[in-house]
Amino acid sequence: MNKTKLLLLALAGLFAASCVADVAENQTISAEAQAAKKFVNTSAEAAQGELIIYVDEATAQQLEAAEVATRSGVMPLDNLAQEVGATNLKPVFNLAVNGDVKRARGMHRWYTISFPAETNLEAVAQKLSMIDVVERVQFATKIERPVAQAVEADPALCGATRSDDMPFDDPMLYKQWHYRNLGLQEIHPQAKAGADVNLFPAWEITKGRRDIIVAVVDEGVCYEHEDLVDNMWINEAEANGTEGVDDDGNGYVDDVHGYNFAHNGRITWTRSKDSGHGTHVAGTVAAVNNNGIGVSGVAGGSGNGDGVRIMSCQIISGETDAGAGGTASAVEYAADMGACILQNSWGFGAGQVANDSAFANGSTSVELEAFHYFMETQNNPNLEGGIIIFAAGNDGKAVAGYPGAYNEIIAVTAIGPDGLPTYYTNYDRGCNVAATGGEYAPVTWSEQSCVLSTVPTNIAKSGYAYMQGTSMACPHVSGITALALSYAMDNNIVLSLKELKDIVVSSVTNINPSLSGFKTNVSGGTLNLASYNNKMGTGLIDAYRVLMAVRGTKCIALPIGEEVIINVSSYIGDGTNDKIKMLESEISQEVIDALGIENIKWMGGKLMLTCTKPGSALVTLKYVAGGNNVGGGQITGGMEAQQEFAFVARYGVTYDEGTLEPNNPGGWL
Ligand SMILES: [Ca+2]
Ligand SMILES: [Ca+2]
Ligand SMILES: [Ca+2]
Repeated sequence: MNKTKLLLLALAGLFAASCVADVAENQTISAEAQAAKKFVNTSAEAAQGELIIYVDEATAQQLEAAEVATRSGVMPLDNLAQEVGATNLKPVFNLAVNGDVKRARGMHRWYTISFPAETNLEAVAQKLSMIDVVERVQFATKIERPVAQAVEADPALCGATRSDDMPFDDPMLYKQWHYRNLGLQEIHPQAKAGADVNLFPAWEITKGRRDIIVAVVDEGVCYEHEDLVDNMWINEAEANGTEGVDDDGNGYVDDVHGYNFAHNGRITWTRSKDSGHGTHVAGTVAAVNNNGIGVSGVAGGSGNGDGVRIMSCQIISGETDAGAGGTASAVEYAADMGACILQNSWGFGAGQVANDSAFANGSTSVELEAFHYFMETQNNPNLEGGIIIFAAGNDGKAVAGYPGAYNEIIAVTAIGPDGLPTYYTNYDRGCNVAATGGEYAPVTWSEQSCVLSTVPTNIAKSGYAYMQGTSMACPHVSGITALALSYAMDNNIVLSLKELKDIVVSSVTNINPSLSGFKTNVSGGTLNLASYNNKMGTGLIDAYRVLMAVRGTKCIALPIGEEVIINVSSYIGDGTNDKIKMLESEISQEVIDALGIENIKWMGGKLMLTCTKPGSALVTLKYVAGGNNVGGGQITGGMEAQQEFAFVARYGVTYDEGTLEPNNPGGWL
């Protein structure tokens, strides 16, 4: 930029001197401007010694044919490679798998050029941008390392007698308040019943399926963990193959449970600085349920080998990360090897990328190329594409970090057991939906209010630990998305990617809050709650509602212990329809028992009842559509009709007959 300005000044001085010089200067400016347009991003937070380039078609073919890419025969590239001492010029994407599709998309045109770290990065980038056949230049922005401090769960919990009404026999499930929050003070002094992802009623409907693969893009997943091993994805050809040999010919040697894109290929969790983060995230998605061991996972199955499977796409290993190219390869690998859900608890710092156009800058970045490839690859017969879910980030800022903030990707914010925004969560712009991420309790600093999941035993001896973060909220959404897809498969429902995204971000507990006042921040400050009003995404994800949305059944939220009048006509058409009259429908004893329903009364288009305990149930309500009430309960000219509804009775729901929405002055539930 400065250089361009200087050139313009020089031009002004020389203007009268020579028309020839004028033309030459203009050409220089034009070339510089052209070159500047090639930059996908800026050098902020860029890794040294590495740049990503996108070359033209002819050059891509020449590079592919060359025996040594840094001596490809493309002279300007070869010369530059020699000048900067390039050690490597290699394609980012793996053309050994699905090569034709990738070539048609232009994915073969991305290359990573590596050179000594002490070489001036900006200068190399400038020179690359001046080469005609180079169409884009991307700095390899460093990803923000997850800050994850594991606090070991009390080992006594491992042998604990399970609590009364648990759906599975995993001994620690009753401490996983993030699945079902009873508002216990031992968890958090301000714990709020119902501030959870409402998983228990969802588990009555579906618990996962073996044929759904969730790729965990993160630190390595400890695939030997006692509570994960049965739900790990296995590349059979490699598992039954020869060590050191790429048995399935996919370009990766010994990728039995995934691949380490950051360091030497083999998945690991024991290098210095490894934190257990990837294993914790994986456990929330799919720790094995009902195996009498440890914790439960959101889509971990029923204990009969029916949990979703975890693929480990490792992009952080000890102090090393995979860089932009390696991360793109990890996402590509997930698509190529069968994953349909991409779980990402990583990203760039909030505000580091300003907005969507800065992220894409009018031309695709290498990560975005990989994301699009993932989204457009169909690996599951019931989902037309692949869905990508990201943590919103832990900077406490009013913007999600990229890539999560990007409009095609779901970004997850985090609430605590008090049902309030956590002190660390990003919020507002780019944030789509909230989930339970946990938070140390103020004053006591109790870890029990964080998320409990699996970690490698080198991180915590017992293999189970608490962590907090949007990183921990995110896998709840990935797991629930897996449940949604399980249910769709069970019912032969095929969803488009857009339909599934719509379901995930709109099946929430209505938390449009009017929050006010302050919350004590665990790190000693205060959180001004008003800043978070309507800014945590659409609301707190509700697993049961997600499944009902897949089914196409409307949910009616009900409070507990309070007589309510349900205006059924408001659920038909645009909600202003008063041309129905309720008929006395049969509400089964099973439903009545499940919700403890009392005092059922039928009144015109309305139904009055009281629920006395939390639960959910399907109810078919009958009514007369149209026609006239001629008195004495007689209708003429109407048609008998019926519709299925889901009653969802929860603690914390209060009911506003006017809007028929859960209405809680405290917000959040
Ligand atoms: Ca292989
Ligand atoms: Ca092998
Ligand atoms: Ca378990």
